Amino acid sequence: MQSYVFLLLLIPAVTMVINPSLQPADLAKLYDVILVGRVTSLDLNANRLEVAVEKVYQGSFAPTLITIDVAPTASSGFFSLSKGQMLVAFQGKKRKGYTNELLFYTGTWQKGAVADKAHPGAWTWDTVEDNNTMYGIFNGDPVRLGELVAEIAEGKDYFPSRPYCRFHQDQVLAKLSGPARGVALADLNGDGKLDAIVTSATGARVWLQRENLHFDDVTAALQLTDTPSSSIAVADIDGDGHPALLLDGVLWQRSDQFYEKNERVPAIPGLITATFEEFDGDGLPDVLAATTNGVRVYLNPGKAGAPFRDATTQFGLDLPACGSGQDGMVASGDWDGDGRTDLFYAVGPGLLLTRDAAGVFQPRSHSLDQGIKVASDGQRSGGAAFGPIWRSDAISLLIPRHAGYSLLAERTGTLEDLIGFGNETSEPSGRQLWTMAEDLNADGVVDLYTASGSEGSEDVYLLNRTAGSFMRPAKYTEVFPGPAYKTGSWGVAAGDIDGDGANDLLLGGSDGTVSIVLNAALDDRKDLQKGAAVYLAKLGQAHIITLSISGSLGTVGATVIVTDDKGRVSTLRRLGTNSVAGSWSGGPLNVTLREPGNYTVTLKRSNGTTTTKALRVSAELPRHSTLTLE
Ligand SMILES: [Ca+2]
Ligand SMILES: [Ca+2]
Ligand SMILES: [Ca+2]
Ligand SMILES: [Ca+2]
Repeated sequence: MQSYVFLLLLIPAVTMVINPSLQPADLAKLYDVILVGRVTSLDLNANRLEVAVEKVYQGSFAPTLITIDVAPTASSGFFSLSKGQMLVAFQGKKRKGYTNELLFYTGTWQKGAVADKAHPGAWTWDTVEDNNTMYGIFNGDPVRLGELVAEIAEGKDYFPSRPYCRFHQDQVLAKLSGPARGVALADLNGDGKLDAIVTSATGARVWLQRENLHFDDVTAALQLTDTPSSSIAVADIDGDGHPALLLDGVLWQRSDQFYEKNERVPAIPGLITATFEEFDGDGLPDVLAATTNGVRVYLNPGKAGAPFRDATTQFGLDLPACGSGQDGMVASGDWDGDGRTDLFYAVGPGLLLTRDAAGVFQPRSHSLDQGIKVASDGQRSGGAAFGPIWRSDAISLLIPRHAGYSLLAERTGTLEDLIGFGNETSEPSGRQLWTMAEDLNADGVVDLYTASGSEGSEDVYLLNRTAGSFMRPAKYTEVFPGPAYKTGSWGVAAGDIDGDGANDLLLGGSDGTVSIVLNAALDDRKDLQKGAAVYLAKLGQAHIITLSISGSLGTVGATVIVTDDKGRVSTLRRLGTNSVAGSWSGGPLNVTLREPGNYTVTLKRSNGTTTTKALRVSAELPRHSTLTLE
């Protein structure tokens, strides 16, 4: 823990630029040996440290213990190390006259040499390379670099240095007279095409998607004109095949050809937003509400027409330790993978609420202060995202603030903030209302989209490069040719609107513009030339699987896991997330698999039933296909 704190201090607060011509995969080509080790002892008097070799990934390297003599020019680096520190080393430069050179990474790049070829485990450490050129290779967590070099050795690495992402021009659905609030993408009429909803103080608007991306405003036909609201969720709550709408905690159900309001969900005092989430394990969506006086839960009775039951006390959410009496947004997800919904309540230092044996919420103790504050005009922040953000095989938590982010993950039983390793996540941004975690360039890695919630303060799109490293693509290329991204959104929903396999966006602008922004990422990986960059070529070979899930029972709060033939998790996703600030992304899940092979797809519904299906990804499989899970 100590060493991590030190490392964060060492990473300079300057704008660094990713160096596309010198990346970890390039280093692997420049050096004979790649190995990973850990510091076992430091002798400050003798200026010497010892490193136990854990794994040799490339080349031959016989010693199991390395001794490193530290030159005075490297002493600043030496003092920053501690026992247990991971070291990723590239040894033996493949260049005549330089074969004794070596390079290693401990959170900072270090240069050294092998003094005597007869003793390959006796190193000297000559300089500390704390300059931007070296940070442009990698400036994240050494443990994650260790995993990346393992993938490089296996030929399964994917760590793009260029932003393989792009969106089309905005398609404007409407210009509202006031700011848009939560938006939703969901199939309302069961034709397989995603429809669009926006909420606002002047009422919701609903569009059905017809042919050729034409959207029909059906608000009046569905009798939804008088619906001032700021949050929306869409789900089939009783298995009748008709999705119900939850507008600011009020249930609207389908009655013949239109929607009718009912009072099944009790009036929620001090409501900020309400959404559907699963709490009691019956697979019937319940209601989760953020209020100015704490978090509230209402359970679906599972009987048509019967009222939802206030279960706030039953789940321990009426206690001050769980945030009762406070004002903030609430995010939901399965933090610990036990199949039960956990919460993050964005108040003060941040409350991570997980379930005890009896299913009651308990605050996770931590000493990290997220510093969640409202802006001077009262705008909230801290709308967090649960998702495979730090790693693709485990859930972490991204928390936006009006300036900057935190990235919480569990490592060796401790809750840590790993944002200092995230590279371009540390660059400045203005307002930050909430963040969505979704794959927004169809490369199989979940990215981040932060809604500013404030007109004139642009949204932030961060591309996840894997290995805990993030890129801000707008620095390198024009990602969004239209104005919606720059104007700033309140509502954001993701889903594959045009059905090409890449997730598109519905943006509810703080200036009232409602825009569809189609993804153009797939256009850039068609008909690639032979000499295309390695990772772009991998994307050209990737396969997108759209998962179609039969029936609605247990889908809100369901988890999808895709494992390879070695049992390694390549995809971990949960349905019904990204609803923290009143938006809803209700389309089918798109999974991108970059490597061929035999996979197993597992669907764990929120009522406890599990479906598995084998999936063979090979050249014969179309680039985009659908897999139905019963
Ligand atoms: Ca539809
Ligand atoms: Ca339920
Ligand atoms: Ca991605
Ligand atoms: Ca699309």
